Amino acid sequence: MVDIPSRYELGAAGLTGAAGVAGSFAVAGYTRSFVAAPIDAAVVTATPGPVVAFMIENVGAEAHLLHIGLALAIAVGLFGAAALGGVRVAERLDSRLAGGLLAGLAAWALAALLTRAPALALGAAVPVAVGAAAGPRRTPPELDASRRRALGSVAGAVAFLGAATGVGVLRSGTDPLGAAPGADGAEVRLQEAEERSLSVESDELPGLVSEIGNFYNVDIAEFEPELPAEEWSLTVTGETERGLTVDFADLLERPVEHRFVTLRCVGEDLNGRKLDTAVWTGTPIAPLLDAVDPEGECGCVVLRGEDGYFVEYPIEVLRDGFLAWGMNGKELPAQHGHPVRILAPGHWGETNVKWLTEVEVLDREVDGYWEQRGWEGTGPVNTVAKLWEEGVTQLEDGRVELAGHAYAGTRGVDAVEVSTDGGDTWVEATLSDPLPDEDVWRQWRHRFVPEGSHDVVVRAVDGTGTVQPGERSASFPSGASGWVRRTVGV
Ligand SMILES: Nc1nc2c(c(=O)[nH]1)N[C@H]1C(S)=C(S)[C@@H](COP(=O)(O)O)O[C@H]1N2
Ligand SMILES: [Mo]
Repeated sequence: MVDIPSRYELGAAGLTGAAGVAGSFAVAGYTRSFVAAPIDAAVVTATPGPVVAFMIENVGAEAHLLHIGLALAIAVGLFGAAALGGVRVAERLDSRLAGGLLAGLAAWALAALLTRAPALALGAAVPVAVGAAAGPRRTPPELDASRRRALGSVAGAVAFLGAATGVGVLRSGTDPLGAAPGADGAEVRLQEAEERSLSVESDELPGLVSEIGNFYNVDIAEFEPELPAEEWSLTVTGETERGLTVDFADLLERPVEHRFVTLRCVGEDLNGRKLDTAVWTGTPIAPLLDAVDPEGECGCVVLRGEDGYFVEYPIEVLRDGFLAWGMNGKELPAQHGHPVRILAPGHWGETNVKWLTEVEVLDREVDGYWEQRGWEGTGPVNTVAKLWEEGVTQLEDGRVELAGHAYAGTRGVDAVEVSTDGGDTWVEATLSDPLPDEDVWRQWRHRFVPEGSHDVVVRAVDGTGTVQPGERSASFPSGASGWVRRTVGV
């Protein structure tokens, strides 16, 4: 006979499940050893491409809260089921101890299988065992001789949930970043950027270099790989005369450079903020490619990251690429690909694989992770001039200052034109001095005397003299286009 659990049992099982998840969080923090992490990865993988594209366009960055919420709910459900099973056994054997042990064992096995971290899985197992041993029987508490005990265990469980979550949050704080190996020269370049940057009224805008903490972040995984430099290696495989593997120490023996490179995500809105610049410390990848003698018939490669991400593009694009292990003088942060990522000049952000572990030379083209989901984001970036929200400032002398950044990949930015009359007339904005590298943005600034309300439009002219096209398109599938417009004044 199948017993339908009572509301009390279900409530207790849910609470115990939540305690198991919280216990896991307390010992693992927000890392891949937290039970929600592998479940979240499975949820993301199982989400169909059109749904992902819809979420990116319509929900934006908050979309990740939905899948992590779903992952947490699934984890609570799984541990709750383990607890309920334990309670049933306890009843049948009339032994709370046996029920608790069994539930704990089931929770431990589940957590260990999911996270492959058997020791940390105890963090989930112990609260589930305790919850199952202490949980209510089928009788409603009114009729239960120990109603006070039931209330006591609910209070205990809630207190545990709070405390465990607090410990997990503390554990999730990131350690300060160390200096990148060989990063001495990066300081000089940061200073260069400082000197060439444009002075603007608002101090909420990035200068020519974005701060690491503000640099945009796009990850397919909610939980980033934890890949120590000593364990990292990059292998070149596939259609080559000979294979090649380099480790981090090999990389450091190569010529070190500090390059300014701007990244822009194909998925960002026209005036979005997934556009940033850093000084990256690293070494060119060309000598590694030359050493293997690539042969494949498509002239293309697929690059893979430790998180399961992959992207395919021409080997000629990769040849100009840069293996980076430092960012603004610091070691590459976890969220930007620690220990090593590739930077492919002038191409959309998605070509810049983080946690890079493999380059495979192909015979035939394949779709990358995003291309399988309908995006076409492996080519050169579109030209864009941004007019940031914080870039509109009322000056004391009555004028209004407009400021932003413009980017055109390796074509470079020659001019930014501003119209304050909806596009009828245009004037050239003041630009920051160009940075010495080939794939960088520029800042622009324009001050004018407002008369009532202005329909402000901005557009960039790239290094080939081509004006940014005015025709509007959404970011999906191949990047937003059009001119940024904003109403300024009253
Ligand atoms: N391994 C890996 N590389 C990746 C991604 C990823 O999810 N995994 N995201 C890509 C995308 S879509 C962009 S826009 C850039 C963002 O780099 P950032 O997070 O350092 O800003 O990284 C690219 N490289
Ligand atoms: Mo992206």
